[in-house]
Amino acid sequence: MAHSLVQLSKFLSLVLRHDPARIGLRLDAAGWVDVDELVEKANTAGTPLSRALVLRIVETSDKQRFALCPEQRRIRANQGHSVAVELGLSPVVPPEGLYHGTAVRFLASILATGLSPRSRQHVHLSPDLETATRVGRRHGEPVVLRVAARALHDTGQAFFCAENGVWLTSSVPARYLRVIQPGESP
Ligand code: HQG
Repeated sequence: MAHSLVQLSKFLSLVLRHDPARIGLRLDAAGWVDVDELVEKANTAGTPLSRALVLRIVETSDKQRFALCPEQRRIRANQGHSVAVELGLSPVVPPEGLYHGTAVRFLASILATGLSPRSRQHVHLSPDLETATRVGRRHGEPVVLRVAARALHDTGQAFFCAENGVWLTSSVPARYLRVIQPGESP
């Protein structure tokens, strides 16, 4: 069966973020793997990948999910890992407000206990409402929370911005969250 670029991109997300061992791969401490080794092990495991396809997936990824090192020898996921990696991002001061898109069915729990990273290494935040709404829709009927990011940062909590513009932090207590009402301007 031919694999579409989207299917192959999902496969790359799976092995580079969550389960490299599935194809016998090991990420280095910062999440990088050798592209040729990735290609070889993917093929051995039955996923028809080539270096050219990897480069196309990196270039066409709508969310810039992956990064290549300058010599294009190594690849890693920009964010979204559940396996422990140290991305080496420097802490940055966030804007006043960031956004988190989620599903309505998670809202009661989030407002009671705050945002936690669940299976990932970080809570993921978006710079704008539109992006957050799209992220939320992946889980069901979307709802967007405004995160008082600067105020939380000013308590000493680190924020990071991945290469693709996704903001990352360890968790968000409920008192820094506010539900954005439909039609409300941020
Ligand atoms: C929710 C996508 C109940 C949280 C996106 C989210 C993103 C809680 C879900 C990236 C909770 C976790 C990550 C609590 C958090 N009670 N539910 N206390 N705290 N949650 O997929 O942020 O397309 O792990 O609201 O663009 O949705 O994969 O995180 O709904 O950047 O490249 O638990 O994944 O990128 O879901 O998405 P996820 P996310 P890709």
